Amino acid sequence: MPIRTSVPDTTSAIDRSHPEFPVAELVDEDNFFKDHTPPAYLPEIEAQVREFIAHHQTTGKNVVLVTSGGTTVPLENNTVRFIDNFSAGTRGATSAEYFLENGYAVIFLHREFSLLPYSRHYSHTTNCFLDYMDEADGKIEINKKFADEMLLVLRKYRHAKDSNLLLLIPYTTVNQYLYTLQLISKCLQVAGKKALFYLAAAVSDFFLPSSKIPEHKIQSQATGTLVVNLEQVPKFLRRLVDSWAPSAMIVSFKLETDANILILKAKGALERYQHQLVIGNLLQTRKDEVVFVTSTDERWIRLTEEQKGVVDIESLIIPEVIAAHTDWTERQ
Ligand code: PAZ
Repeated sequence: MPIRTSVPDTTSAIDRSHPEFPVAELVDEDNFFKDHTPPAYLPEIEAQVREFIAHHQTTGKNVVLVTSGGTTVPLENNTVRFIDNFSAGTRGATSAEYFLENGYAVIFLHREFSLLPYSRHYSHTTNCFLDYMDEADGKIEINKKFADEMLLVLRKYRHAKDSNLLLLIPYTTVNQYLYTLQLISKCLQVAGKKALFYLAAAVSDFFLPSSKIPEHKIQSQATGTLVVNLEQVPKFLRRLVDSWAPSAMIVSFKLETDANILILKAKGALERYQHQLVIGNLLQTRKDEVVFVTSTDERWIRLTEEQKGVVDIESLIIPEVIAAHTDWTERQ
C-alpha cells in the first residue's frame, strides 16, 4: 500500500469540540463584500457563465452548479503561506460526471488544481500518467490493461466538451469562492427551477480579513511565535437561499468527524437555511456512505461490502438527487 500523508490521523485526534456559531446577519455578508475586493477576472467569468447558461436555455437542459475542493485562507497578500483543508475535490469531480451522464449541463466551480471530471481518473492517483502508457515499435501507446476503460472515459469527456456541457470555473481563496458563487447564482436566476445547486466544496469557516493581511511574507525573526486571529466567514447559505437563487433547488453538504452529531448538524443546517436537502457525511467514511436529510426524512445511502473501493458512491447519490430535483420541480 502506498503511504498517504494526506489522510488525517483520526484515531489519536483530541476532541476539542467548539460551539455552534450564529447564522450571519445580512449585515455581516454586506460588510464582507464591502470590505473585500472582487477578483479582477470576475467580469471574464461572468461572460463565460452567461454564455453557457444562455446556450442551455436553448438546449432546454437543467443546469447544476457543482462546487468542489477546498478554499484557502491566505495569511499574506503576496501569499507564501495559507490555511487549507483536506478536500481533493473527489466528491465534486465524480458527481459532475454522473450529472453529465444523467443529462445535466454542469458549471464546475472548483479549487484550481484539484480533481476535475474525467481527468480525475488519471491525476492525483498513485500511478504516474506515464504508467498508463507503453512503448511499441518506437511509438507510444496506451497500456492494454487500461485501454478499454480509458476509451470509455475519453468518449464521455469528448462528448461533454464537444457539446458544451461542462464549464470549468476555478477559485483558490475563500474570497474568490464567495464572489464567484454569488456571481454564478445571480446569473443562474434566469434558469429558475431548472437550476440546481450542489454545494460539495469544503469552505473555510474562518478567514483573515483583508485589512489584517500583511502585504509581504511574515518574517519569523520579527514575530518569534505567530498568533493569527481568524474571523468567522459569514454563512452565505442563507443569502443564497433567500436572494441569490430563490427559485433554484439547493443541496448542501455537511461534513463532520463525530458520528454522534452528524444528523443533528444536518437537520440544524436545514432548519437554519430552509433549503431542500442536506447530504451528511463523515470524514472517515465519506466514500462509502452518506445520509440524505430533508425536512421529513433521513435516509442512508451505503455501498455494499463488495462495492466498496470499486463503485463510486456518487453513482448512487446523483440519481437520487436528480429524482429529488425532478420531484421538487413538479411540485413548484
Ligand atoms: O473532496 P473530497 O471528496 O475529499 O471531500 C468531499 C467533502 C467531504 C468535502 C464533501 O462531501 C462535503 O462534505 N462538503 C461540505 C463540507 C462542509 O462544509 O461541511
